[in-house]
Amino acid sequence: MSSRHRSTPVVRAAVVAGVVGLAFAGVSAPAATAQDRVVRADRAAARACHDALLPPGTAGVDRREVASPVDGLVQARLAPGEGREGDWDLAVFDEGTGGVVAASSALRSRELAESFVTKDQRLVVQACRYGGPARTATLGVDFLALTPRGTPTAAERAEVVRVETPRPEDKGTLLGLDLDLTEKGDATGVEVVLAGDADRETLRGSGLEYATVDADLSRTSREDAARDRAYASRGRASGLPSGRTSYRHLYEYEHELKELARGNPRLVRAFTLAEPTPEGRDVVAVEIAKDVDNAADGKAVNLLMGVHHAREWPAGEHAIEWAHELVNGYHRDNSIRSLVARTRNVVVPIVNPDGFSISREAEPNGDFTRFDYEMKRKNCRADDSPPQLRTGVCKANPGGAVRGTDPNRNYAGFWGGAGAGVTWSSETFRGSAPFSEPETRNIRELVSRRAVTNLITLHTYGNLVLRPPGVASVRAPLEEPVVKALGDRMASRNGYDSIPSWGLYDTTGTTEDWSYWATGGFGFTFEINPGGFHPPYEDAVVAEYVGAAPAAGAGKGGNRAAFLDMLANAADPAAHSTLVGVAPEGHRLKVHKTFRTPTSPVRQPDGSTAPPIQVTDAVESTYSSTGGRFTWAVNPSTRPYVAGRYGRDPQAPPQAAIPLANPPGVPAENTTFPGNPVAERIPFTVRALPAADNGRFDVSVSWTSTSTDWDLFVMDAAGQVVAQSASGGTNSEVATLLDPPAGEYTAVLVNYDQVDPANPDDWAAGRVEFSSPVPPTYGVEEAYTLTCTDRQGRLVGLTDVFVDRGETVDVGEVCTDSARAGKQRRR
Ligand code: 0X9
Ligand code: ZN
Repeated sequence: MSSRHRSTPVVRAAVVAGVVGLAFAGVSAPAATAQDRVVRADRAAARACHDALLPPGTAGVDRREVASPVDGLVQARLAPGEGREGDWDLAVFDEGTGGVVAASSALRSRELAESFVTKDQRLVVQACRYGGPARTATLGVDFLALTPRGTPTAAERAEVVRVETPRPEDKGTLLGLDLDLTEKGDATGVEVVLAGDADRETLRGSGLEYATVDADLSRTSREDAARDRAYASRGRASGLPSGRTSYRHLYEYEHELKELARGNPRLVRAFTLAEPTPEGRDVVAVEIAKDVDNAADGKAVNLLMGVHHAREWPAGEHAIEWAHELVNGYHRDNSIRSLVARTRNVVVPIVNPDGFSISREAEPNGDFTRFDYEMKRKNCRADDSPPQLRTGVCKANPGGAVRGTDPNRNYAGFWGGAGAGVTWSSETFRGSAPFSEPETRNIRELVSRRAVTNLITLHTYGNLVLRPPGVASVRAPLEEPVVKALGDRMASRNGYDSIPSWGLYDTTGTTEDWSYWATGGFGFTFEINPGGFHPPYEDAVVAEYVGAAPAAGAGKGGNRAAFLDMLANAADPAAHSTLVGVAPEGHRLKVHKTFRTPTSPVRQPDGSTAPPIQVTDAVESTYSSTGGRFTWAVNPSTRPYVAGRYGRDPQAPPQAAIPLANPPGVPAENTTFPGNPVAERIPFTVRALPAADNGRFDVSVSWTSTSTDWDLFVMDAAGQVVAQSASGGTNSEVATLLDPPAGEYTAVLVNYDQVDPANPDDWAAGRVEFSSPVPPTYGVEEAYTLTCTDRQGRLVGLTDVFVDRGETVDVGEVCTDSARAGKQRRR
């Protein structure tokens, strides 16, 4: 059958304008006939289409042979054929070696297999009917010429530096530079990627101090890839639930999720999220629960997602391993079985498949230049770019890898504010509007229509468990203590730091700053591993997941245990809200709520701000009655956004200010504290209740010349630095500690630099000032509308329900005994 097609390849030509950095050429090829484009198989066979090039005539498979007319990209696409849609997959092989070149294995028949090919390379496009009723699908193959970039020039050398941001305003200065900030950092500095000389100029011009952490990211990237090859070639299973030893390709994720579902039909359901991506890919997820098909069974939903950011491969690996963990555990481990039986688990390993596929299939250049697709972060949105940069495909286009929207700045939560890019080329571009991207709308729809009580979104890197809010100016939620406790517990397993997201720097429009504030479901970001977006698999995936050296969670359980803690929290009624009552079999109960939440005042490219946008959300949860009493897990009816803000009522006045006396003399200059301990040390005492209630202290010192530099550190009785202020170019320092525990402290003054050492400019006016805690604020309470509809879809019950976290509300016989529904029925 295939030989018939040998001379009429289904090739369409792609013509892309030549641009700087990448040269494209037009390609001409014979037009394909309609018949060539229809692939057919009379029987389905559930197999991995990408595993092997099968002989012509194999059942369930059709094929086409083509020769690449270009050096560049092949793009093979499938679309549903006529009639009912089934599940077809696609793989492109090198005819000579039989090696897979590209593949796609999503759940339906919309596939995009894309990768690099060379001119005259002979390819076989293999279409596989995996399952379902469709005997045919429609195939298209495009080729796109491009010129390889070659190795980066010296000016393109990418490095990681640590930028010192000792003063609060330094973080603002750094954010304003719009550089590629990592999530690795602490109170006084952040690691930043410099993609080349232009970035180096920008940073130098800012006056911020910085030091190199990794001078050659290209080399690191090549070395990491080599280590990964060596690790995988040992041929031994890893300690992961799947035994996997190497980073998966997108098509492997897709195929594996389907196979999990096929092998466990009552426990696992694979499904496609609501909208395809900008490049037309389906986004694939699995749901794991006892009697999985009854999604309206009233159980709390625990959601784990990965790869909002294309280059953050470990995030997808941890997510899919968690799916395996739950399935294996359900069969073999009593405690996991019991947790799975009481919850519903949704896993979306790859939220941004367009970006991930590009990053995963790219050459490991790791040079972070505009055309380094391996280090692409964003999605594949092209139409926010200038018109001349909108051409080409996402893997090869004149705008390069910087084209696109940052999915983790596109959620509505505080959208448009600090820490998000305003223009198309920013690595943190927020998009044209809140939820302008299909990838974020997919998650919005999932979270809005299910009682997602618990959510973790996985990223790399920085060893962090982050909780809302992402912006310092948004005060902590009223229930900060419980959110913090949950974050801290998970961090005790993976060894990460548990902090509010703003603790590193401000961001707006991130996942949980929408999901938590709008729905009340707990939401955390994990930043996996201490260094690198996709460092060696053995460290960033295996060790971080199972909790083995060199991970910070070694011996503590690792992310596996952290995810189990989150699952246990989802199973715990004290951590969400519960409705109980009685409903006849076949009736459907629904709680829903529609509300508007303002974004941030919207920052404009010219530095001005426009008024906030009001974003309408509709959240709901459905319960399908099996008759009799029900127990239904939902989120609290009041949004954390309006419920209030955390604080503490003062129990006593704050302590009186303490002057810090300057000891005689001036210590020697010291630029390497604490390595060199030379400094002046002044002790002070923080009093306890009932004498004083301190919400914070501020230690301040000043001196005469801004060319002199004193640095200030505050240590507790154990010698830990609990606050510091070490800026340059000022004549004062202020170090702040919130909620300082009572005890002995020491202010440490380091003589960093004297304008005139012969005539020392000593510090003066040292003080410790105390302030009261800020009281909590309490907002309004919101209700759900609860409806009951009978088997015919008629409304038979209607009431309002207020329910708090940890509370169980009995709604009684809501379908048969609802006064409001009765009134409506009589009308
Ligand atoms: O910037 C992000 O979207 C996340 N970090 S990453 O390096 N993976 O891109 C973290 C967002 C939340 N963090 C802060 N508010 N700092
Ligand atoms: Zn990320």
